[in-house]
Amino acid sequence: MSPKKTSPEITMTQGAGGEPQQRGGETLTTNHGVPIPDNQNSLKSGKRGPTLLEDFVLREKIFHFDHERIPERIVHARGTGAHGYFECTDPIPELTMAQPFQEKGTKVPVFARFSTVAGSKGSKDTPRDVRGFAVKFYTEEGNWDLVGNNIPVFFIQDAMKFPDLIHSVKPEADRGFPQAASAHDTFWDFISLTPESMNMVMWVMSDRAIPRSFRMMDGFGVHTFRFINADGAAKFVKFHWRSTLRAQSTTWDEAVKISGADPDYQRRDMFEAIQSGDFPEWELGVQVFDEDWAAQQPYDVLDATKLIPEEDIPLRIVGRMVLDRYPDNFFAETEQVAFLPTNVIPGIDFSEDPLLQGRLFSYLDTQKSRLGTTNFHQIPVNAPKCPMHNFQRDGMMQTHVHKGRANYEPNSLYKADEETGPRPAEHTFTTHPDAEAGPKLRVRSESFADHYSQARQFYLSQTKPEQDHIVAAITFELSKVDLEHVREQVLAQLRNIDEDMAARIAKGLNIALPKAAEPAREPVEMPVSDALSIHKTAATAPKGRMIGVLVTDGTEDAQVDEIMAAADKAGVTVKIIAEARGGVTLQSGEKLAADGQLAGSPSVLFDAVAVLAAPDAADHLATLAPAKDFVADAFAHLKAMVVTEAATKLLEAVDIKPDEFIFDAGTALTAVVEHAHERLWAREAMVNPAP
Ligand code: HDE
Repeated sequence: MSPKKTSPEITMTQGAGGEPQQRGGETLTTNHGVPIPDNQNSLKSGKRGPTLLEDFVLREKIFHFDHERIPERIVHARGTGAHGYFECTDPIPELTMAQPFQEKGTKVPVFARFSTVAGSKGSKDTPRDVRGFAVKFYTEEGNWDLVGNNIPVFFIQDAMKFPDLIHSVKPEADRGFPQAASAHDTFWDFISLTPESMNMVMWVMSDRAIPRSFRMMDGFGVHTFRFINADGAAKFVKFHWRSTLRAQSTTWDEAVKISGADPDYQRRDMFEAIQSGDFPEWELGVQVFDEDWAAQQPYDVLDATKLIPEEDIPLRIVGRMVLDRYPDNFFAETEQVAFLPTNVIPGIDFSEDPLLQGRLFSYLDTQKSRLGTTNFHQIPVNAPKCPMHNFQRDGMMQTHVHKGRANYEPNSLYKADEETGPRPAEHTFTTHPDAEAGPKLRVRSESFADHYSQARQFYLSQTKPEQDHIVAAITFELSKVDLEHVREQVLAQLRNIDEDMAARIAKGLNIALPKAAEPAREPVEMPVSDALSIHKTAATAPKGRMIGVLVTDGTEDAQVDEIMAAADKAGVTVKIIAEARGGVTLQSGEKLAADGQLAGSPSVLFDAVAVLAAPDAADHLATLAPAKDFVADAFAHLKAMVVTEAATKLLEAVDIKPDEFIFDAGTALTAVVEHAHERLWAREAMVNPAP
């Protein structure tokens, strides 16, 4: 029954230890494609010696084997699945715009999985239990998963109780049994305290819970869903699968004995029927009704413990499902299939059933823990068969190689003839408003439409240097933007914030100002706010700052001491910098250790600097590149600088002209401390003018 292939020529010999050695056919390789010479023996040190750590062939094989299992489903762990198709026999476009129901004869591929609920993956097929009946429709508008059971009602009314229900029916927590059975204390304890379960108890104690075969049971969507037609009109709907073989059950005694004789009874039945061409088949029926009808019933249609009698609303058969192909690989398909009640397509909508609403959260969550990655939709059995595009990227086990750089939206990369990515379609999914809760909308409130007023308030609240910095920053950023139209789009936005700012930036880029962007709502003028400016609210004392004091052999001891004392008092940290880390010999002959070597302690690390060069050391200092950078950067970064007379040589070497933030060590030594929290903004216009 397995697929037949042309048999390759395989030869078999005996290895030295009598082990079978086969050759021929395709070459056996590692997972990385390296040919494997021997699949019987590990690599050892000598014939009878220990196995070598370098045996990557053995290690890879065992490593992979060790990780072959994934967590089983917390419920519905034991099951079997099959591929097939759904065919529309009676189109209902007046009720729903769902693609499978638009035209007679439309065929949609499906994958269905049938399961027991309570038992583990390796449990028997025939316990007394509900059976899962889950169908994934691979439609042209995405996957629709109808994840139902073979019983039309459920135990509980609210998702909040599901973990309790399942805990109670699973093997008891202290003893770990009974497996796949509801006949025990905890289940009946819970049930006895949960009157809402009484309807379902009737069903699970009936023969429905011991079906003869998966092929001979009906399926139900259980919850009330909604159909939405192309005009947006909604109706409630219940889904029914009706087996063409009609429902049939075993007797209890048979079910018990089958579990010994063939624990795989129902799985085997499905496999053998499909392999022999006797394809299982179900009709899909719908019960459609409106809110008025629902309001007149003695039960709530949002209550999953209730069904709608077929006598009240007869089934309308709209299609059929045929399962005609057993999976090629049980693990890859049946074990990895991930059903999601959230998988609905345009034309199908949820109801407010609180059990269904809880399921909408649960299934996506569970797939991450079972399949280990948010990319589980890329596993072939889960992947939609229609085109699928979005801007979600990366993540564990990403197998799709996205091209280009459009991983965000909106983008205008299409204007540069680049890959631009997909866009939302206008007429796809609509959800139906709930009468009590009000409309569900995917809209942005108009009260969010002012995009510029606060941006303008911010800009106008800045000091002149702060505004210069904004202008310079945007000019810099846009100068790195290669796409001309993107630079223009930004300027068009900026004009709505401040015309002068936009003009300066355009000048800095040397491009023409484009037309201003159309504001969604006219901005309003807001008063200047000093709180928005760093400069206007700046510190008034140097506490917490750090200064760098560059010393040489012969530096006056008193100068160092005085700076240290002032810094200590002001809460300022001092770092002594010298050409060599070992430090210098001061004028008195005392050694002064350095905190940093000049070449490794540039002035960018300090808030203000002092250069206490001694006369004899000044010429040498003025030749050192790190010394020149030290003062040139401090100057360019608008910092306060205290210099000895000898050190002016160093300033001259880098063409620094004295200004009000360059202080003489002889008269204003401690200015390096006092101005450590400030910068001379007036200097900026000279050293680094903004456009
Ligand atoms: Fe499920 N259920 N369920 N369930 N269910 C799962 O999802 C859950 C409920 C059903 O063949 C899990 O992928 C919650 C009703 C079927 O792979 C999990 C609640 C109905 C299958 C989960 C319910 C079902 C599942 C475990 C209450 C009938 C197997 C693995 C709010 C309409 C699908 C997985 C398959 C599987 C949660 C109630 C049917 C944990 C929280 C009611 C047929 O997500």
